[in-house]
Amino acid sequence: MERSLVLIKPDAIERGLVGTIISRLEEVGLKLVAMKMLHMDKELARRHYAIHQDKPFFNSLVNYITSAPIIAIIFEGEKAVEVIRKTMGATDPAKAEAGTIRGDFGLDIEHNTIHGSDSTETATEEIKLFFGEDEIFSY
Ligand code: IDP
Ligand code: MG
Repeated sequence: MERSLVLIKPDAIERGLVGTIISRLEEVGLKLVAMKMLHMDKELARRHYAIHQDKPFFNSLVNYITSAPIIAIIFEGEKAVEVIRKTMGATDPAKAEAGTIRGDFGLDIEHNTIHGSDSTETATEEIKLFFGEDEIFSY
């Protein structure tokens, strides 16, 4: 079964949206197999977002994601990566469709509420940054 990494970002935790976001992902049939709350340090943030290291928003993104605790979750399900990306909506909340998590709750292109892996390969790499195999539940 496919796995993907979700991060509930600081803006969502601050606004009390954790339950709503988890519900939306459970409602589309995804199963929680690991979850933890943590305060990412800069090194973890730079590794997680390494692909963006040359972008103009990189430093701001690292500062934001390390500004307060986040919740890291592994969801498992049929086509989990694709299903999560669809449920999240476009990166920019202004462009995300109504009914998607970012479309309904995102504040701006940086403070967009949730992260979801963009491919199965990325998911495997990202999951390793946040969880050991012994922390992942098997049904
Ligand atoms: P994704 O989260 O939809 O995969 P990416 O392009 O991988 O989007 O960007 C990673 C994160 O970086 C976004 O979720 C958002 O928080 C932030 N970000 C992306 N583009 C911008 C931008 O143009 N300005 C500021 N922050 C951005
Ligand atoms: Mg991405």
